[in-house]
Amino acid sequence: MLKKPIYVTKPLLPELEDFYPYLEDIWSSKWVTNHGKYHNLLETELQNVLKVPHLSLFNNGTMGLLVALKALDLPEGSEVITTPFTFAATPHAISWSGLKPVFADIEPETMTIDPSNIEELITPNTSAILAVHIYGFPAKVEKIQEIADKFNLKVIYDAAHAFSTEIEGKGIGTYGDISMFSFHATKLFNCIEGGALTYNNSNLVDQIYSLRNFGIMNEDTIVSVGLNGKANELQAAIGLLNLECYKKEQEKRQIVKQLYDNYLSSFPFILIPKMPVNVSNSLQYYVIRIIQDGPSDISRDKVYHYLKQHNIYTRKYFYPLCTDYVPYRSLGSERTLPQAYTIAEEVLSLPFYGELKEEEVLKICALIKEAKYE
Ligand code: T4K
Repeated sequence: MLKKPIYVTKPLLPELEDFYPYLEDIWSSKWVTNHGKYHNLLETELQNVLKVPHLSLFNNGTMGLLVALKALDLPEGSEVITTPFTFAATPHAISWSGLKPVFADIEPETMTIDPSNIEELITPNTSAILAVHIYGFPAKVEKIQEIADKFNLKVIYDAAHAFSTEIEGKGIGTYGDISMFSFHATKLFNCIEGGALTYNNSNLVDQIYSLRNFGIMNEDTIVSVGLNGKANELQAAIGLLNLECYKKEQEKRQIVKQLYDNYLSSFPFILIPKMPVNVSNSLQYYVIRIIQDGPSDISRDKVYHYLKQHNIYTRKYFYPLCTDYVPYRSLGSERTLPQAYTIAEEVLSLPFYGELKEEEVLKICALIKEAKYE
């Protein structure tokens, strides 16, 4: 049993002393929120880092998703095809927007939405596809765009896990109509809480700006049913500082990943999902699948509990599936979503952050092996 618990992640935080000058400046300026100078600077910097033509900062990713769905003007009550293998925020944003989530199955290799199942689920009432780049694995963007063009659908990407991911050098946030990034504390790049929308269409700039700020166009004019999605100056300052640190964090995580890969790849009951070669890995999570083929005494839950007994807190991201959440229970089953149900039983997110020491990785791997033969 370890003395200190090991959690699935540790937030990347800048040096405290580097934060003080920002605090002093924000305090003396008395401009603390509502599109302040650090907010605007972070938007510009992020636009360059993510290689996107337009970017709007948000106070969290969920608010971003809500605004994305509103900005695309989808017909009230229409259907949005999405994946059940995601965090609650994805289908919740669809439901909060007065739209209906329709769940498609996922592909086994990337665990992202299966384009062939999307096509089967399209009805005259379908208005959009909301795909997720789960764990930073890009959804099948080309195929999804082909389907969207054929059926005249909008495409939104939940890129909450895909900060700085690129496909052959192209920013992941340039695909589809709008992409959403999350900058929550548990994310590789974070503003403690935060998020962003990225998009190519310049006509969306003013609309997203006003939807993020109560629909205000100017002091006398409100043009839409907006909400409050603004990030404040403290969040933006943390973001600016973390932009200077995230690459170093990625380098450290690459070493941790290599260690895990080396130890775990020899375990026959473990499958390590592989990022496609043309994709730069964001290194948001380290996920394994614990495979039960035949009469094995090992299971994901057994490993999860065994590690927990030793003060190591892994997470079953993303189990249960969204179709097992109370609001969505009638919208999918093992019969309609066989891959998603299988994979959700197998996945385990292991502790993954730059500060994780080699001996800790070794200990975790040894315990996983012990769980099998215990
Ligand atoms: N779409 C997808 C696909 C997402 O995964 C998410 C968020 C969203 C949309 C929505 O984006 P945001 O609106 O959140 O920007 C966490 C995060 O809260 C959530 O942002 C994230 N996905 C989700 C996958 O994970 P929990 O409930 O697992 O977090 P929690 O509090 O259990 O934290 C996990 C571990 O992290 C803790 O065991 C220890 C460590 N931790 C956490 C916090 C908050 C710390 O060490 N310090 C901390 O301050 O949801």
